[in-house]
Amino acid sequence: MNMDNLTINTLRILSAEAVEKANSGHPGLPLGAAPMAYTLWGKVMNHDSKNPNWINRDRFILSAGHGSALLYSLLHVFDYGITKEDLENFRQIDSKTPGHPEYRHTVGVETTTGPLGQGLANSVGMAMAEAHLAATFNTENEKIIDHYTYVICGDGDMMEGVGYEATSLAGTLGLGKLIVLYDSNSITIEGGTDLAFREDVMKRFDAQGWETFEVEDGNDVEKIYEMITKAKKNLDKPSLIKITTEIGFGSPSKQGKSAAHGAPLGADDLKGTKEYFNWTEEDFVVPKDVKTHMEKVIANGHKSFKDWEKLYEGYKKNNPELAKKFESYFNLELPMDYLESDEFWNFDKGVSTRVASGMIINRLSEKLPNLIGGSADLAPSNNTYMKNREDFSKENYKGTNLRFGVREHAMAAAINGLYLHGGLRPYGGTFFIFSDYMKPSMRLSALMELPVTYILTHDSIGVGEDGPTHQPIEQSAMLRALPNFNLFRPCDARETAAAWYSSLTSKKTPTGLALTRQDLPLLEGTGKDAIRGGYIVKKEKAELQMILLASGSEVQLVYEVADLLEAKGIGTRVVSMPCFSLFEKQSKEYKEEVLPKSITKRLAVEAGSELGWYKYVGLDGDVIAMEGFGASGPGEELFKKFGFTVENVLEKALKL
Ligand SMILES: Cc1ncc(C[n+]2csc(CCOP(=O)(O)OP(=O)(O)O)c2C)c(N)n1
Ligand SMILES: [Mg+2]
Repeated sequence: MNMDNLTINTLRILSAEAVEKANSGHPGLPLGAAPMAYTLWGKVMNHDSKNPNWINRDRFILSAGHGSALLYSLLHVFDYGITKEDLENFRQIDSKTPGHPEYRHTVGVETTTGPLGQGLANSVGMAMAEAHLAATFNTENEKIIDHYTYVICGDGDMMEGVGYEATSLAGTLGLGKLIVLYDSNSITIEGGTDLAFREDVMKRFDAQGWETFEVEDGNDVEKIYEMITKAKKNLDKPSLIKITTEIGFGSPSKQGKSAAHGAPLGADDLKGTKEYFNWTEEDFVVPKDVKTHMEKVIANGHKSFKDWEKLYEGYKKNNPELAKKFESYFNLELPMDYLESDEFWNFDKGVSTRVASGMIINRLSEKLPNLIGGSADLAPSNNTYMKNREDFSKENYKGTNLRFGVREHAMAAAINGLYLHGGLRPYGGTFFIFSDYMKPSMRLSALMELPVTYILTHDSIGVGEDGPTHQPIEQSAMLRALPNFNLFRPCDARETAAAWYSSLTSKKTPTGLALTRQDLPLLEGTGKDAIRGGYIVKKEKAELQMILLASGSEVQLVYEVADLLEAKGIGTRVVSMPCFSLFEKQSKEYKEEVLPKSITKRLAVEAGSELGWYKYVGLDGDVIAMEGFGASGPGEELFKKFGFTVENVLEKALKL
C-alpha cells in the first residue's frame, strides 16, 4: 500500500480507537476527512513539530472541533508531543486530549473549537493578521511573513451565521492566503443535510468573492493536493475547496449515516472497520512503516523552519530597525513609560467615556504600532478610529483601522484570530447592547485567555431616544458572570484610561469597556486605582456611617448625594466599582479597607440589572437598578423616570 494511504488509515484507526476507549466522541469525521487532513499536514503545510510556535508556520484550524480525535491523531503521528497514552486518555480529566480542541492546553492546537462556525471565523482574523504583518514587515526579497491559513470545516460550520459573516468579510478583503476545505458529507446529527440545508454552498462562496474548487472523491489525495495547489496560486481571493466525503468511511454499518457522527462505533463495528482497512496492528499502535515515512515528512517540516531561520538571520542583518520592530510586535511590548506618564492619564475636561476612549486610542496609536482594530460599522459612535492610521482593506493591508461591516459576531471571532496569530493587539467596537451578538466569541476570548479589548459604547438608558432595543440592561451582569473576563464600566475619562491600562497590561484576560454616550464630569478622587476594580473615590468627612457604591455614569450621582448626606452629619463614603472581577482579586485586607464589614448601611446605584450588587451591599443594603427594559426618550429624562435622581437616591439612603 502506498505510504500516504497507510498513514491516512493510521489516522482513521487511531481516532476510532480513541473514541471507542473513551466510550465517547465523534468517529465519523476522522474516518471521512483523514485524507484531506493528511494531505494538508503531510504534503502542503509548512510546519515543524519541533517549533510549534514558529511565527511563519502555516496555521491549521479544525473548525469542526467535534472531530478532535483526528487532530490528536495528527499531533501524535507528526510528533507534536501527543503520546500513545494521551490518545488512550482521550476525553478524560486532565488529559492533553480533551473532548474538543483547547488552545493553550494542547501544543499544536491553534484555537479552541467546538462551537461550530467559530473556528472558521477565527481563521479570517488569522489571515487578516498574516496579510497585515506581511505588508508591514516583508521586504522585496525577504518574505519573513508568508504563510497560509487552512481550515477544515463541516456542514455545521457552513450553516452557522458567524461563518457566513466571516466568509463574507474574507471575500471583501480578498484574503488570498485563506484556504477552507469543506468536509461535505451531507450529514449532520439529525440526518441528511436535505432536512435543513439545501443551498448551493459553492455559489454562495462564489458570490462572496471566493474562488471555489471541487473534489468529488474525498479519498482522492492527488486531486485534493492538486486543488490546494491551485487554490494557493490565487492570491487575490480566499479559496473554498468542497470535498465530498462519506462520514464514517470504512465502517460497515455506519458509513454515510448520521449514526457515525457522535458515538463510538462499537466493538463489532470497529472490528469490521479494521478489517475494511486490512488493519492488523495492536490498539493505538502506529505501523513501523508509517513511523519511518513520518520521520521524513517531519524532517521536511523542520527543514522549512530552518530555511526560514536563515532567511530571518539575513533579514535582521539587512534591516536591523525593522527586525527590532518585528520582535517588539511578537513580544507584545508595551510603552510602559508612556502608560505611566501624566500624558496618558491627563484630561482637562469631562467628556463621555466613549470620547475619552477615542482620545486614548489615538494617544496609543502614536506609541503602540501593533494596536489594530475597528468597529462593526459604528466607528463614529464607538470612537474607535485611529486618525493618524490608514484603513485596512483589500487594497491596503498595511492599514490598521479595521472595517468589520455590520458583523459583530464575526468581528469578535476575528479579533480572537488576530490575537491568536501573534504580533498584534486587536480591539473591536460596537454598542454595548450588541455584545449579545458577540457573546459566543467573547466567551471564547475568555476561555482561551486572550487579552483582547471590546469597546462597548452606549452603555445604559443614557442611550436615550433609540429606546429599549438599544439600551443595555442585563449585559453587565452577563459579562460579569463570564469567568476570566474584566468588564469595566468607568465613571469618567481617568477611569477610562485605567480600563485601557488594565486591558493592555492584561496577559490572559479579555476586557470589555462599557462606555457612555453622554458626557460625564471628571470626578475628584478618580484615577489609576480604578485598576483595583473598586476603590474609594470620596472619603467620608464625618465618622463613617454609610457607603454609596456605583459604577459608570451613576458615580457622579452618588457623589452628589454623599455631599447632601454629609451636610446632615452622616459620614458617607463613595466607592466606585468599575470592575467587579478585579475587585474580587484584591486582598481581603484591601476589600475590608474599602468596604468595612461593620458598615451595613450600603446603597448601590447602577442603571442596569441589580444582579451581582447584593454581594457588595449585603442583605441590609439596597440597590437602585433597572427592573425592566428602558424606553425611548431623552436620556436625561429617562434617568429621572427610572429613579436615577438625587432625590430618589437620597431618600433610599436615608431609609437604610
Ligand atoms: C454552535 C453549535 N451548535 C450545535 C453544536 C452541536 N453539534 C455538534 S456537531 C453538530 C453537527 C455538525 O454537523 P457537521 O458539521 O456536518 O459534522 P459531521 O456530522 O459531518 O461530522 C452539532 C449540531 C455545536 N457543537 N455548536
Ligand atoms: Mg456533515
